[in-house]
Amino acid sequence: MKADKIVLRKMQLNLKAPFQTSFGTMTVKDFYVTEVHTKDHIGYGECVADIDPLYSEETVKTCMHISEDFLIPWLFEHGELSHPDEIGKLFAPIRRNNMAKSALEGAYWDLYAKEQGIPLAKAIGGTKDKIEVGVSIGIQKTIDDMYRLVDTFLNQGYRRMKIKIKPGQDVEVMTALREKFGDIPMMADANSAYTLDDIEIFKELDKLNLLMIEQPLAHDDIFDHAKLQKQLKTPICLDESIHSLEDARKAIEMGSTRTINIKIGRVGGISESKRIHDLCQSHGIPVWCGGMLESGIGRAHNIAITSLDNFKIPGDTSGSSRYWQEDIINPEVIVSPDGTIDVPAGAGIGYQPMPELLDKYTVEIKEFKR
Ligand code: OSB
Ligand code: MG
Repeated sequence: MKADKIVLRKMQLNLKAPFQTSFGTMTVKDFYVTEVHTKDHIGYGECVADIDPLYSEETVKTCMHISEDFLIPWLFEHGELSHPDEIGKLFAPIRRNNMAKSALEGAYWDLYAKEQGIPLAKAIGGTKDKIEVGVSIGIQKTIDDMYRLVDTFLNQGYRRMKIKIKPGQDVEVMTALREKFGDIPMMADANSAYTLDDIEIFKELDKLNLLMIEQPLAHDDIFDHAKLQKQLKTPICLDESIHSLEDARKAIEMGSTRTINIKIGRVGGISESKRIHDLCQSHGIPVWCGGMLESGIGRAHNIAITSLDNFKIPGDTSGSSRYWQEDIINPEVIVSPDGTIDVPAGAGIGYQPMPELLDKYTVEIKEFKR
């Protein structure tokens, strides 16, 4: 693989409905698409950083800066790459900035699979031809709004409901949903909104037979999560706290987590995601794929990684229509009535980014030539 041009395409898509978490509300999705061009192919990636540093310290702007001033010049200086695993090694001297790194690495993975003429899922080592998916539901104004949404998504076939919680909107909401919908696969995501002082809240949640509680404590903690896990029968899942294979190893060794939400961007790319997947598998720990409200391009990468064996729990990769009036790929991501998505059989990400839709939603474009 030798790219002669890399494009960063800053884009904006309006969400169908605002998405509220314990750290903020999003109505517009700002992101950029990465394009790695050779004579014969274009590899596509997506940067999952948000416009503000609330979920992560990275933002759209920091990612573009790191890419323009460091990552892209390094890629051009390096010359020919024979496998995308080499990109992580090339970028390793740059600390963190995982979402910036991942956006480029992902485009090279797509390019690599296209050059081999195989689906990205196969290139990664995936074995499934369809994946099971769930949906992540933001904090709502009223419990009736929450009932309506859960009902809608259950009817659409989604196999697991993830409910965002925050202090003041936690035990009551989860208990009401349990009573209303019975024994459906359901979990809560706190996005780091609590501390160990909130143990009474977790003891109440622990009675609800939840699949897991995601990232209850600080975004940079693995120590207190281990203490909390010892007091709960509900598995804890780490999201924000895991940025690397090393983080995963330490969290597993300490007993801080019984499953991991793998987000490709948060851990710096597909190669590192696969290593975390393999480590968890060797410990008998199932994983699942998280989401960052991606456009179809990032979504396609998530589908590919979820085709690995040990992605055993339905993830957050919902269909395009759950987020967007119109996605930028063809076909859009479709969830079957049985709550699965077919892993595409075409080369690379297997969905075609549509040039006219890319242009329609692009707000700025930057081109870099070797
Ligand atoms: O914590 O998993 C999270 C969205 C943005 C930032 C953080 C999170 C999320 C989601 C949405 O839960 C998952 C999705 O539908 O893409
Ligand atoms: Mg989360």
